[in-house]
Amino acid sequence: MPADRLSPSGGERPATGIVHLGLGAFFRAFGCVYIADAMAASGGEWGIVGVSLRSPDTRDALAPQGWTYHSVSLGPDGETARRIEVLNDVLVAPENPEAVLAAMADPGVKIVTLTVTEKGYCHNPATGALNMDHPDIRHDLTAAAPVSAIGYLVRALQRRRDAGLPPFTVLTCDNLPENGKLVRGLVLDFARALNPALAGWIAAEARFPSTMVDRITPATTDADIARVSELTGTYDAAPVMHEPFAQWAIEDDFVAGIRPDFAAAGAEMVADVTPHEHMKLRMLNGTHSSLAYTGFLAGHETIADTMADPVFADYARRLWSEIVPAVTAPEGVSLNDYAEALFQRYENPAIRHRTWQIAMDGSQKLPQRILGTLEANLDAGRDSPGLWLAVAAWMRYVGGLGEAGQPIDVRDPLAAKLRALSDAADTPADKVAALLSVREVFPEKLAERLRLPVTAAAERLWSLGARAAVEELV
Ligand code: CS2
Repeated sequence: MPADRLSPSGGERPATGIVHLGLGAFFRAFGCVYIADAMAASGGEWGIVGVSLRSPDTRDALAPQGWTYHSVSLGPDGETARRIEVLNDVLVAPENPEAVLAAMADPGVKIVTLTVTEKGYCHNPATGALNMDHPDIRHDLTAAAPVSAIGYLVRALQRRRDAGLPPFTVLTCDNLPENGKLVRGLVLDFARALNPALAGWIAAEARFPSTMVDRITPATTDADIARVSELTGTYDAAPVMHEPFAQWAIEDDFVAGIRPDFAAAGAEMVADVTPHEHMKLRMLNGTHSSLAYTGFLAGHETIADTMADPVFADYARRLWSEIVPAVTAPEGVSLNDYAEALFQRYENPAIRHRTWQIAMDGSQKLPQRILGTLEANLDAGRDSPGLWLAVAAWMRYVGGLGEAGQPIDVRDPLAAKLRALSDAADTPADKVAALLSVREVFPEKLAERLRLPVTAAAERLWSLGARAAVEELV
């Protein structure tokens, strides 16, 4: 391992124009790269202050290297590393909530971007409403120092209003349907409970553009860190590893129209992102989750490993044949070409995206990734055996025991509840009935319509095992 620690190249950094909440690998591999490209093309003061809402790890890794890191693109035939120098600071929210609020209320800050994952919005995934009983929301409504992303947004907007400043634009980059509209609703729900006049000001003045974000970015491993050090000749404690592909569609609706020149960096500025979001959530994330649960149960470690198993490669195609009829193509896009490109992206052996990582937080992901498609297909009288099997595989997965009886480390905000429901039921049919009663995931009507087909899929899954159940289907 090289002795030299990565250090900043020494040029002047742009002043801070953006605060980012939830500084994980994805945003560093995606948003930071686009914003660096936008400034390289068109200038602007769009330096970023990153905020970790929980762990100090990213800050601790990046501080000794002056917030510089490598973004490493992994193609099927080689890798390229690029230095990214757009972060000006990284704050760890639980250590100093005041510093985070001060950063967000700074007059130079025009945009707050977010990647806090689905569960970070503290909403009910089935309805999209703020969960007022969420412990973080209850805390944030009474304490001045927030813990939730929604609490930070509203308290910071409140400071700006009190200081006579314009609000910032809230630019969410999470995989949620109509994510801008969703976060706007959550912010307003919270603000109304805090101070109705504040809510009125936010509703009138703030902007919440929706976005569709796409770049496969697995968690960085120790092996990655060692490889990047070898590749670049310097020790980087926090590189990010990603596929070459990236796509960002952004609704062009910013406070006073002020934003980086995203288009110069290759983003699509559009009037309505909904068709892009639907396509991506249903065709990419829907199949990702389906392959993750079935592939994990069949013993496959990564998506690429799963796709290398011909039975699962056929399953992926079968899934797209069920999903495409439920998606309206964005203008100029061929859904079949999109599926073909996804197939190749999933096959990329250089990307080691663990099925276990994608399987996380399924209760927060299923509605927009799979259930919307299932509902549309039911309405149209179309069968969806591949997706029914995926729902059954999620149910088996959250039961917490693999096919050989080995424990599964299920990470999900509802993990304990899901496990208890599964444990209390004996047969696969009873487990399906119990899990379909979870209203945070399945609205009542849809649950009724799914009972028979998902039960049939579960019975095959439990008796045959995931691989044979998939094989039978394809
Ligand atoms: C994945 C996504 O972890 C997951 O749930 O489905 O992170 C996926 O890799 C990205 O959305 C791709 O843009």
